[in-house]
Amino acid sequence: MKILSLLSSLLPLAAAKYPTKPAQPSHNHTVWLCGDSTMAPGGGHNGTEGFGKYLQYSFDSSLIRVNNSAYAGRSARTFTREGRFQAVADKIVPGDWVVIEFGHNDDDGQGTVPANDTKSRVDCPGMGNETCIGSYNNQTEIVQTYVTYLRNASSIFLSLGARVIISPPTPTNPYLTANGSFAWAPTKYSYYSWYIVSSLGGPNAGIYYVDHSSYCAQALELLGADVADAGFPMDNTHTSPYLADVVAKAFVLGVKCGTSPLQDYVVNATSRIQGPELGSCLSIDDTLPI
Ligand SMILES: *[C@@H]1O[C@H](CO)[C@@H](O)[C@H](O)[C@H]1NC(C)=O
Ligand SMILES: *[C@@H]1O[C@H](CO)[C@@H](O)[C@H](O)[C@H]1NC(C)=O
Ligand SMILES: *[C@@H]1O[C@H](CO)[C@@H](O)[C@H](O)[C@H]1NC(C)=O
Ligand SMILES: *[C@@H]1O[C@H](CO)[C@@H](O)[C@H](O)[C@H]1NC(C)=O
Ligand SMILES: *[C@@H]1O[C@H](CO)[C@@H](O)[C@H](O)[C@H]1NC(C)=O
Ligand SMILES: *[C@@H]1O[C@H](CO)[C@@H](O)[C@H](O)[C@H]1NC(C)=O
Ligand SMILES: *[C@@H]1O[C@H](CO)[C@@H](O)[C@H](O)[C@H]1NC(C)=O
Ligand SMILES: *[C@@H]1O[C@H](CO)[C@@H](O)[C@H](O)[C@H]1NC(C)=O
Ligand SMILES: CC(=O)N[C@H]1CO[C@H](CO)[C@@H](O)[C@@H]1O
Repeated sequence: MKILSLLSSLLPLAAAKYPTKPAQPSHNHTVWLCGDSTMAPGGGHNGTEGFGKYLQYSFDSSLIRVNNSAYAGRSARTFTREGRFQAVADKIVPGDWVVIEFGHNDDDGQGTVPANDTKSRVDCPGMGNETCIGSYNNQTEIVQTYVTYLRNASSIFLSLGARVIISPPTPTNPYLTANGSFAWAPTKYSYYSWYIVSSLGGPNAGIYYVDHSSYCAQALELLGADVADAGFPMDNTHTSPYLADVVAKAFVLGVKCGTSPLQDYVVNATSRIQGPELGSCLSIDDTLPI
């Protein structure tokens, strides 16, 4: 009984901070996008495109604006160092959303650590408060982990009354195997993203995990090798406009299949999004805060 009354006295507070549905919205909300070239306007250039451009078409444009603040070449570390999270924080209005998706530039797959990194962008390995010595502009830089950078940015956005989605990165072309068949597995960033969301309190705290990696992989498997190969025209990472739109829709399916109230602003019914191109809702371990 005591616990119940404590809960009921807490719930209205939570509801006041994060209204689940804007019955009579008095102003527009913005979905701010923070990420790298796979999300950014103009993608990785040379005719590629980032998926952020296409997200707007799935939202009710009378209620939601999408601001694509993603920037090519960025990692969690450089997005922080260059003040790009801060620039978004400066514009946040309570009720806004921030989608954060990094991973392509956070390590180079060769084990390069900050001390060896000539691009000054890889994170310190680990998922806690580890730090590394790196350099930038010939100055020593104390480098944090991916988890520290994104947890720090998310905490700031949450404290400003925004809600946050952390999503792991888009897959690289999964057909570049010796035999050309589909092969894909989640990267460590899927786990890190989930862990950031979980450690900040998950949905009760206004932060959600959308497994964009798996939803993209599902779509790429369904589309087949020819469509996927054509969709990565420049390298194995950057998408054509067509594939970027698919990648955006895969994100929206992940939102619709999850629990975040961002789904209330999506114009498409889940049944219309699911199908031969994108697949269906994925079952996610229900101990994960989705
Ligand atoms: C992009 O296009 C420019 C100009 O055509 C070219 O120099 C550059 O190598 C291309 N980059 C990639 C990664 O293909
Ligand atoms: C996003 O917002 C920033 C800050 O208001 C603005 O400078 C930028 O042009 C916007 N970008 C897009 C793509 O809307
Ligand atoms: C936390 O975020 C703020 C704003 O982006 C930034 O100024 C600060 O350096 C960040 N700290 C860490 C440890 O990432
Ligand atoms: C990074 O640099 C250190 C020190 O020079 C070296 O011991 C290490 O092998 C290097 N690691 C890689 C992956 O190049
Ligand atoms: C780093 O994390 C460990 C384990 O959670 C904790 O014991 C330690 O106090 C932390 N160190 C700092 C400097 O925050
Ligand atoms: C860093 O130092 C080296 C050697 O002194 C110099 O050649 C280079 O121009 C410096 N780079 C920057 C960004 O200052
Ligand atoms: C193709 O190669 C991948 C690894 O590159 C392997 O996992 C898969 O079993 C192979 N498939 C066939 C049909 O040989
Ligand atoms: C939702 O519908 C709009 C308008 O038809 C379309 O542009 C968008 O791609 C759709 N989104 C998804 C996820 O199917
Ligand atoms: C509720 C509200 O203010 N909606 C506005 C959001 O922005 C669009 C486009 O500028 C307007 O048409 C809506 O009236």
